[in-house]
Amino acid sequence: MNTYEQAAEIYDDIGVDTETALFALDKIPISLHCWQGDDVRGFEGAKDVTGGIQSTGNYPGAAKNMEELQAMLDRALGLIPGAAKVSLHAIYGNIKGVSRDAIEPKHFQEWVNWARKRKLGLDFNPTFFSHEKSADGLTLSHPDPGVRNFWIEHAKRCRAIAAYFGLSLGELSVLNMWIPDGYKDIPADQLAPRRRLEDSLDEIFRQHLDPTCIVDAVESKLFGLGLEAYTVGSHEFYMGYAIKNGISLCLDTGHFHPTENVSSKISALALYVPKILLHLSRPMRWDSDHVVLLDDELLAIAREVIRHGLLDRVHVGLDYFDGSIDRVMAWVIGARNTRKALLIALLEPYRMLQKAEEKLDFTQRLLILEESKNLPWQAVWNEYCKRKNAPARLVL
Ligand code: RNT
Ligand code: ZN
Repeated sequence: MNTYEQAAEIYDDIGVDTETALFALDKIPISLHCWQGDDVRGFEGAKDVTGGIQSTGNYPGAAKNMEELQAMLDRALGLIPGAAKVSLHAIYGNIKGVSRDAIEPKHFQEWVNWARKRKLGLDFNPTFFSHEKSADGLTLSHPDPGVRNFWIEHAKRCRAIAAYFGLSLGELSVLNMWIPDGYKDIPADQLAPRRRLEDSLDEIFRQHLDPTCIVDAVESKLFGLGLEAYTVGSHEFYMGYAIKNGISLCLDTGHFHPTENVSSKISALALYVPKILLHLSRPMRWDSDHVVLLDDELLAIAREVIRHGLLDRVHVGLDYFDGSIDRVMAWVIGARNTRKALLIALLEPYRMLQKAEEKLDFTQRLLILEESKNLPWQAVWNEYCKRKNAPARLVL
């Protein structure tokens, strides 16, 4: 077994400083999505989750209120070393009886107090689903201006809440907009809803908010359950909108065709959009939102972020919801895997790989890539967990 000192020497030989890697690793916040704790139900008393998303499974222990959800997050955070944030949806405030177009920062004050005590930042998401005004599958692109205006007002208020989070916690709040809008069956007019969505977004983003408090992101999707034929906010739509308007783009790893890789989109998009928000998820046959594994795609995503020095322009968030396993452990497993992937990427002998590639020595490139898999990153992980008072191993 490698001790940390032995591992550090091996890495030193290939030009990698483990202390530098650990320093960088510890600073990367991973944003835990609050909705894993209660199967995306929220505190409005909604019976069904709508909008084409679904959490399945009936493992006991879903949070029923804010206190339970915070207690669960506390348990998870105790097992996840390194910087963290929590991402809230608008339906998770103290909002009983408050209409979504009337929510204010005060309805989220308990979260701010909770986060401040733990030195956590908060991210935010308007909630456009599980509501009577989105029952026909359309919100910001709805043909009825009354419905559109309701959701525009909701989104504007959410931006104000996110800016308040940023201001009161001293850490940037990422405001991510995802809408369910789409059709179950083949549309006649694919253009009109997109025109309406564009107008709604222009109105929502019209107000300039302090960029040191809030960063706005938009999230595309391929399809939803019951919305299989057409998605208004497709990848092309939001990519275009984000580039044209200087808005950041959210890439959810479950929102593309199964053979597409989000990892290979990052370097291209980073040239054109201000920032990227990652919604790390694991699609299985569809956008199934399984817990993220330490698999090739997670590693590839981490490498893209680290290799290109994008840490200040990529926000790392989780987005999955599995109700068939312990919900706290769902956070813990996914977040630790993400942190491990980032560590492995930080320990990569990237300079060596680059040099081989510059010389067009593809044999050497392949060799380094494959030999890197034998490097003792686990010893560095163990050391990191020891320093952070977190368990290096959870079972076995
Ligand atoms: C849905 C999107 C979206 C949601 C959350 C609840 O497909 O991924 O991000 O998962 O906002
Ligand atoms: Zn998502």
